[in-house]
Amino acid sequence: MTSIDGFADGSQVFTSHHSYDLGTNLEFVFTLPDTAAYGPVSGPVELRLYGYSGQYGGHRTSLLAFKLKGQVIAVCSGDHDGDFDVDGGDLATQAAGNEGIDLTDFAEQFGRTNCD
Ligand SMILES: [Ca+2]
Repeated sequence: MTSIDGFADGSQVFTSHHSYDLGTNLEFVFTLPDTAAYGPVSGPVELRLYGYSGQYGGHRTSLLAFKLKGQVIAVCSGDHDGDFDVDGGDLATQAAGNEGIDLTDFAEQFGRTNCD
């Protein structure tokens, strides 16, 4: 579960198969859903891993490694016209009173051409 879905029951992004193999390290690989909720994430995301439905009680479960791969995409909230830059056209919109971003943040983004 992730903080994006609020850790709601039924919104698991991955469930492993049930394993009867004791003592062998298992590797699970999954991809986060390709949905708008997991699109350009601009804040921290918390992942929670739960062990459940064990065959026997009292056995230890451990996580030996965790790898997260991803792509960092530059998001420009000052790109008002959506053409992947923050330029004069966006400045005109900003000056006209766009409330989506304050002037300080807009100024920091002005001139960027790598917005996604
Ligand atoms: Ca633009």
